[in-house]
Amino acid sequence: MQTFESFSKQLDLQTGVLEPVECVIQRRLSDMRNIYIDEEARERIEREEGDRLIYEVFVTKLPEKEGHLSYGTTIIYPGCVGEEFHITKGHFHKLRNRAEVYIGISGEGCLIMQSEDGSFRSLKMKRGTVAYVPPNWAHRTGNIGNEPFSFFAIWPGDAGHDYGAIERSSFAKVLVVRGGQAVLIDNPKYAQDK
Ligand code: S6P
Ligand code: ZN
Repeated sequence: MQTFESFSKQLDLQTGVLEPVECVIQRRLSDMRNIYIDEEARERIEREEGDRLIYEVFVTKLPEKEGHLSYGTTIIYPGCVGEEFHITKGHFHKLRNRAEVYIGISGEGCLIMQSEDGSFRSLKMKRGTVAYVPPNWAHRTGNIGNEPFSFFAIWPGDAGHDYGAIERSSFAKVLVVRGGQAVLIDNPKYAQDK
């Protein structure tokens, strides 16, 4: 039997930075075209303020194979695009029946989930929240506070990521600020049948 070497990394429990840093995926405004409901606001901010950093994912490189686990942290910086909070793109796992666990590290966030039949769920997250994303649910997280929101995620190595289905249909609800509060409203861009 082939063995795999054990290892450890250091997770900064204040910031979510995972060291040693191997690979950081950065998502900026320019990577988020047509992801937010207000595409005009996104374009305006990019033009007037520059290419704002929305979130970063610190990825640990592990074999994308059955039996392994993958893990990493996500840091979402505070802010809005129009009235919508900074949020990740969101994805299904390529193998739809692969679950995931999220552990809140810092800041305030909201995890939203959607199944292929259009059911929708949301869970608020803060430091210490352990949220379970069951098999077959697309997921994305938004920062609903004033500080960076970071969380640790762990998922099966062979899960894979499918962004296409969500790019086509989007999520049924979006996280916006209304009267200083985070609320979920119906997404005008949601298209279940596409
Ligand atoms: C991976 C896990 C997270 C996300 C990250 C960014 O299965 O759910 O690490 O990759 O939060 O979100 P997204 O949708 O841009 O990959
Ligand atoms: Zn995932």
